[in-house]
Amino acid sequence: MKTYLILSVLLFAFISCIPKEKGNKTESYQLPEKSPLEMGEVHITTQSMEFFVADTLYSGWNNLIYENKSTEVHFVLMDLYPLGKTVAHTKVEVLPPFDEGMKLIMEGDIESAVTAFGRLPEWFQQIKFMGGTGLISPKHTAKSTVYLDPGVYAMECYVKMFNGEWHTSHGMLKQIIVKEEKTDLQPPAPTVTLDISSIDGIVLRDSLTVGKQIIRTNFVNQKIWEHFVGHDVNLVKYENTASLDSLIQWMNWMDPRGLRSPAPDGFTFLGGMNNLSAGQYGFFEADLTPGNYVLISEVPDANEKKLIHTFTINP
Ligand SMILES: [Cu+2]
Repeated sequence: MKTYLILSVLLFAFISCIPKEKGNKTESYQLPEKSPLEMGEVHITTQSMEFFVADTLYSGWNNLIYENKSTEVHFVLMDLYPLGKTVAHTKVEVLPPFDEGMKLIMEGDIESAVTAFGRLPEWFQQIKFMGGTGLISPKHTAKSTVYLDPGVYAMECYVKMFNGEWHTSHGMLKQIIVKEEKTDLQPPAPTVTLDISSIDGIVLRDSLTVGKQIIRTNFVNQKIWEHFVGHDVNLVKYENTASLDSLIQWMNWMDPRGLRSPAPDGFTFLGGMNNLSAGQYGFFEADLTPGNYVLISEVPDANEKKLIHTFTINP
């Protein structure tokens, strides 16, 4: 009887092992590991004047993690093209009027520059800006979370080089396909919310404190300003000696020295949220240390548009 009992226990243990082992095997076939892109993790790097990034992304929420290893300030802007248009069309129809217009601005011939910009194709106004990072200083990393609809995009940076020529014309214009299939990423829980609009400017709804912050940016409305694009928001840390006027002037690409390397002294660009359409929102991260900060849009005369907000982080 004792032997029978022991045998029964052993047999039961043996049988109960079988389905368990089988179950584990089945599980490993059913749940293949997801790639970082499927999880919405998009790594972007710039060494000098280019974007190293996957050329196909998933739609839905995506974390853009942009590492600037170069010696100049850059940003990432995601342009969703109207149906049938690609980066090839931009190179032929959009870059030449911008190149010519900028050259004329630097020569002081504003009237001819306006004529050159007038040659921009009608479809240029149909590009939908889907966000991206704000300006980011050399040797820094920006992280922004954006929602991407499927379609053909250009990833671009239109900061200007030392000679005043656009980064877009020197490699920072890359076609990206965003497919129908969505990422698994859910939007993050923000620690702070800010609203941005053409009427009230940049309005911080909560106060910022030292440490890691996730800032939700609500685009209450959007407007094409005199520089042909809408407003965005950039987080910038500045030294006591820095002149905010020089920053405001630099944030206007229509100024011959605006948005052109070198960036003004005493400012460190820490990312932000690039252009989004009215009603859209995104997120960006910042690790705040004590000091002076400014949130500012890359628009002409940001101060006159209330698109500037200064604050201090105390120890
Ligand atoms: Cu750039």
